[in-house]
Amino acid sequence: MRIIVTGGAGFIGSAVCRLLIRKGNCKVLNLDKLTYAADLRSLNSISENPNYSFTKEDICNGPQIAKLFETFQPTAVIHLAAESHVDRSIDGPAEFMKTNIFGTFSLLEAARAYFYGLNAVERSQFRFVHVSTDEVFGTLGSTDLFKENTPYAPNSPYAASKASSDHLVRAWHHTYELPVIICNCTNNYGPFQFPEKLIPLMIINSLLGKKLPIYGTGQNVRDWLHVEDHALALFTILAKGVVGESYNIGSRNERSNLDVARRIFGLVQDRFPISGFSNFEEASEFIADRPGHDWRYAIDPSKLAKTLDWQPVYDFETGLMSTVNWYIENRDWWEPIVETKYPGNRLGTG
Ligand code: NAD
Ligand code: TDX
Repeated sequence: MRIIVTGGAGFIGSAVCRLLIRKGNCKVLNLDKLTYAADLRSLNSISENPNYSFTKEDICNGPQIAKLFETFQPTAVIHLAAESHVDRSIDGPAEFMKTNIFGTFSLLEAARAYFYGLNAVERSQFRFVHVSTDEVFGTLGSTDLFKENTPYAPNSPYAASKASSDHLVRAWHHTYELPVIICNCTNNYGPFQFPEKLIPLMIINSLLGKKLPIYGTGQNVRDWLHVEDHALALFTILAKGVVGESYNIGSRNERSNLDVARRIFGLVQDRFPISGFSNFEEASEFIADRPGHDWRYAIDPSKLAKTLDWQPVYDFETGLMSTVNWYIENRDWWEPIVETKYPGNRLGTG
């Protein structure tokens, strides 16, 4: 296999690159613009591997992307490049529209031109795997689950831009017969996640003795999946998924934000006394809610489990513990980010 991974220097993309190289028998071209969210250090373990290569490129740059397809001759694309943070999309949606919508369009066009140049056998093997989110389905009440046929109802600018990209991918299959598969995954956590997201933020703030900012009441629910389980699901879908279909990815791990933050504080406290705070109630602070904050996400992953035989490896407690330990043991990864790239006041006021 020869696979172009877009956004391979990001949190999930780097896990996908590491997995593909570990599996062997596969050449990977990581195509990434290197935005604030990228970190090539996440790829240190594979950067010297002869099967791995990196190119700094913007998916919006159609002519350059087309050239890369011609020179690399991929058998598949796994498309992860995106602006990914909901709060940033609320503060400034333009970049989300550009990368997530126009960038996906530009990538699809390059893939289509390249695909039309392949012979019949090569065409039958080619895949375009589009990595998307459960946020395209909107929000749930206290019951029910997102299924593959749940109607789209995106609420944030980020979710709307991802929903748009899903529709483009679907249309390029319907109209041009590009062999696409769409994946909609729940919230990911694990090593190398940028500290703006809930779980790394709560771990890092606990380690630094800073307040833990909880939006609104903290009762909003997210459905958590370890990033390595997501990478494995994408690999499974690439290998066995049915062209033109979509797959929901998740592991039935619903938690309220307050419960997640409290558990993280407890796990850090088990290892070190946390300076300034003797308990979670002192450490946490309820702050203004996110505008339009979705109440609950929860994925029904049964199609993926039943038809492609995928099962997650991590249960949430084990995954969370190993993630907390990873941030404790890899301060040299996140400290420079917190000091330079993300000193933002969302890291808390403590
Ligand atoms: P991330 O923000 O950590 O990484 C995104 C990567 O894309 C970065 O390396 C960045 O440099 C790159 N990128 C951004 N714009 C680009 C452009 N114009 N051209 C080329 N590269 C560009 O994101 P993530 O959390 O790893 O998410 C990856 C994908 O998975 C996204 O498509 C996201 O929507 C989706 N997703 C994320 C989650 C989650 O919980 N993080 C859940 C479901 C789906
Ligand atoms: O400081 C915080 N306090 C807080 O209460 C932060 C950063 C978040 N939250 C809440 C908001 C959400 O309900 O925690 C929840 C998770 O927030 P994020 O980590 O920002 O994730 P979310 O908005 O759910 O989106 C994530 O999952 C779906 C990813 O960022 C998306 O890329 C993915 O598509």
